Amino acid sequence: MRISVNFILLVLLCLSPVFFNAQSPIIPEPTKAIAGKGQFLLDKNTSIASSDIRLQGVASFLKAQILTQTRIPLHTGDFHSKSRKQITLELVADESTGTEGYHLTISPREIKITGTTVSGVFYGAVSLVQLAVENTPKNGEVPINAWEIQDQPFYEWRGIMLDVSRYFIGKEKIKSILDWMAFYKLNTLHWHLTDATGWRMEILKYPKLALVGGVGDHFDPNLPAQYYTQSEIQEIVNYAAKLQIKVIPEIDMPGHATAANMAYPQFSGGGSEKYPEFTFDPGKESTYGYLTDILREVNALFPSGLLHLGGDEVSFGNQKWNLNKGISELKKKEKLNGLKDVEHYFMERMADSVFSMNAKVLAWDELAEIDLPKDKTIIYWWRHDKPEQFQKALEKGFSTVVCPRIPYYLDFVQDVNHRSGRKWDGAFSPIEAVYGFDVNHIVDGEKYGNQILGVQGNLWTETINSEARIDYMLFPRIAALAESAWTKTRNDYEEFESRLESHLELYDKQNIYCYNPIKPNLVPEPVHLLTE
Ligand code: TNX
Repeated sequence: MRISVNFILLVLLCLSPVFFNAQSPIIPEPTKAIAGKGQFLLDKNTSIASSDIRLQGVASFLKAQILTQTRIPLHTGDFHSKSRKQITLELVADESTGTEGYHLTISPREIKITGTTVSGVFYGAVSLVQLAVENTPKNGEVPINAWEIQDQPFYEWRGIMLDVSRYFIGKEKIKSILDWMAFYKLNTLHWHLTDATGWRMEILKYPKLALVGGVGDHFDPNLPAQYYTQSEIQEIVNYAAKLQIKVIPEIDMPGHATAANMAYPQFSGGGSEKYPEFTFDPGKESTYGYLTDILREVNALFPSGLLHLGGDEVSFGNQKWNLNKGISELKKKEKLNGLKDVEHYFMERMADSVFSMNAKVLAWDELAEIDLPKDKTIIYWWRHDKPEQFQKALEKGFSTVVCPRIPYYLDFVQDVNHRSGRKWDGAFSPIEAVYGFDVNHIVDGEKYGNQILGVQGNLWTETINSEARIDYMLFPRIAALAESAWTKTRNDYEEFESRLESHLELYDKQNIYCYNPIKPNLVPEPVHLLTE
């Protein structure tokens, strides 16, 4: 009896034209994917038609991606003709997919992508590109398996931070990283543009910031100035926007300011032996005007309306504040007790400058201590050894980005045998840890639901001295990061790894110098000689 029921079910399944549940190869894993029957054969006669002029950018993106990845040139079609072998893009009112969600239907006859927003349709197109690169083109045709996919992200904030101060990352490499971010549906680039080592953005009112502050990097203090001109900044911001990625600039203050202080020493608050000229001077009124003018230019070039002010590790180099006459007077006038109060006073004033530009303030978790307006401030929890800072930020009502060093600092090694890159008391960040990270192990995720905006991987560059090392630290953890941001439940690393295999081949094809967690000795670690 049992055998015959199973047998009948099997026969029905084989004959059935309907879809059945299966694992799609897409990373990050979609919310729901049902495999269909047959294949859509993509070839040069396939056209892309969109319902709306706002989708033209997505259509161009899709055409360019299909051409570069499969060498098949598509053309634009007529949305209303409903011709065979057409890919249609459509904006629809569909509450089930949320603002960034989409529906993707692939049948042998047609491919259809719908979403309520341009970014939703864009992510549908990205899924299609991933499915198209799975199969090898043959005789000018790429077979794409039939699927019915309904998908939307768990987190609205899916980010990567790049530190271009310690190691300058040229604009072509930034664009390539943006391309990969889009491939994984990451939507936020946090650009750490200034730090002790180098100031990397042209400021018109204070040209020496880039010309003097841009000299050298963590490995070579004598390198000629490296920085982005304002037109390059705009070029990258626009490039990112086409990929549905917003860019957030960080101008770190009042610490990590050595490079700026090399250019304009009159605003330096001094430093320590290990961190010379590390701070801006909070005891000098003109410092506030100087930094506000800088932020005005920054804000004018970044349409996100989000300015990251850093605010981290001030105690590394604020000892000279104790000897500073201006600060003593400030303390008296404002009734400030210790250096922490002075630091908070400084950050509050700079936050006010940002608010006056109608922008929001973003800052590291040190700022969870301050009472800034909840609706205009975003806190980044980074100190994995201080989970209480995360809890505090949430309890105070701040929106929070989750990027604890372990596992989200991408300058931490991913293999116990790696020699360059960081460890924390022997702990590091293997790809499994990035994939499996769950905020619920730290706080009650349900309780703080909307306040937890999402997650971000931070690539600090004190241990990066080549593009090969950027790749090696970023890939393939970027794929796991993306899945940890997009997909709510992740409990099968092995299954993720099986999807990762074809992505590893893709990295190889595109000359990405990638660590391979499946065959850890396949690609040697690009080591450098300096330790931190
Ligand atoms: C901490 S995260 C820093 C950076 C370093 C990084 C190295 C943060 C706010 N500050 O300045 O580059 O550790 O992992």
